[in-house]
Amino acid sequence: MTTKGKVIVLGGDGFCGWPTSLRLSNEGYDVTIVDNLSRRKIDVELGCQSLTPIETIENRLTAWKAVSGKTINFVNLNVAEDYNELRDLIATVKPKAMVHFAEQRAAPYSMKSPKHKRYTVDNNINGTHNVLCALVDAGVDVHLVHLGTMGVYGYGTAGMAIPEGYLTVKVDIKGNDHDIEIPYPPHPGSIYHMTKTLDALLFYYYNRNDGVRITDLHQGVVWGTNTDETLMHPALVNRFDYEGDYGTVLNRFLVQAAIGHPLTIYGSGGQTRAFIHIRNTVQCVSLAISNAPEPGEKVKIFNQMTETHKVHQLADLVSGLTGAEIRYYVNPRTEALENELVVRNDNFMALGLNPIKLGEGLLTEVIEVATRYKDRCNLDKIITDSRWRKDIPMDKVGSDSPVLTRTTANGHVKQEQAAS
Ligand code: NAD
Ligand code: USQ
Repeated sequence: MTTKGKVIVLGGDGFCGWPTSLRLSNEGYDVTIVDNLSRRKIDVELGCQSLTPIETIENRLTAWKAVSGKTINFVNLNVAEDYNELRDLIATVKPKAMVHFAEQRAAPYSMKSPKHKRYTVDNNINGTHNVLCALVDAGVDVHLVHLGTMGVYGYGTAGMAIPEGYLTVKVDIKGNDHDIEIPYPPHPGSIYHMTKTLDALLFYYYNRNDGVRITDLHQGVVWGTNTDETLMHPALVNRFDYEGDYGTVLNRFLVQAAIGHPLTIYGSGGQTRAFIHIRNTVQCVSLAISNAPEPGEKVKIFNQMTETHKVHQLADLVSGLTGAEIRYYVNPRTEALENELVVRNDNFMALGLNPIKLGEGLLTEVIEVATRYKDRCNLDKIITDSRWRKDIPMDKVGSDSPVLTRTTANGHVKQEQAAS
């Protein structure tokens, strides 16, 4: 059988990893998924499950073989703990690329308690370091493609478009201006986002010291659920998170509209974020694999997003489509009340990315999926019980008008209702 080469997908049972594994397999890569199924265990901890009824990993892979004729291998190991097994797997498989999705990725989950903060740091930092150390230890030249986040930049633009990872700054050396290129200053807004900024330092070091070839994809908030491959059989359905920790904002609003829950805007809704549809996520990872850095090249950093929106614009859009009520909740996060965000994504555009923009068609598709499975929705889990600081009040009720946040002199956060 001719293949495009071997690829290991770490975290290949997750929301982004599963459809990416299917896409890569469909394109002719020989795929091995590595996952410790921790996300499924977190579902049990949170007392909530994917809105879509996901099959066991074994049933998923059997269904894929039946519809595509292709085999995806699966190895259950903990990337953050099972170092020897990971190194031996790399040495045996000798993949051309390894895609790293295997991290705890929810900001609210990472802020729930000291236990959750420590788990997120232990899991993500040990995991990423084990991956890098094992690649060098195994002595195999593998292109590492990591899923990072737009949140490493901190959503503040200082009036300019956010570049792709590196910033050229002028420094005064003995009275003369010199241009130097530096990694863009990190500005994480949660423990989860902080782990991604630390990952970036690990990449910088292993790239310079050991020549590991790395592409770091700074991805925006992912929305949508289906891809061409997940639609090929019901047992291939992707997971769909809607609850207060793992559900991301646009998918949450679409589910809330489908089940008749008010749309949950935090604060004023003036937060601007970058977005990407899951179909573009899988396309971007494939493009990144086919465009590996040359030996000796610095870490490639691509901004993986297609558009930016304010949270209240998304709520207005979903409400306009469905008639859903909009409510404002005390923001459980410490984040700017309002921000502008302009982001460059020239690298992926140059490689042929076809941006899927927010259009009625795909929004309606997600609402249809949510409506089909709405009986599986646990209403008690819509409002998060996670807060960035203990002094932020818990708000399970919301109100009709935006909640404004200000930080007091002692650094504490005060949230106030806007005059209506
Ligand atoms: P997910 O939680 O659905 O999937 C992550 C997968 O990794 C899960 O299957 C989990 O079991 C596995 N995993 C976690 N720790 C592991 C470990 N130590 N060993 C082995 N497997 C482990 O998350 P996702 O939404 O698919 O996100 C994947 C990656 O993409 C994350 O790194 C995340 O930071 C990044 N990302 C996601 C989004 C988004 O909106 N979903 C946006 C930007 C970036
Ligand atoms: N928000 C609401 N109401 C909600 C949920 C969220 O107003 O019901 C707001 C949040 O306050 C925030 C924005 O929407 O301002 C985005 O929140 P989110 O939960 O959709 O996204 P975030 O926590 O940033 O995390 C998600 C993924 C993470 C990824 C990140 C990309 O879970 O893995 O790294 O998006 S980014 O946002 O670009 O950093």
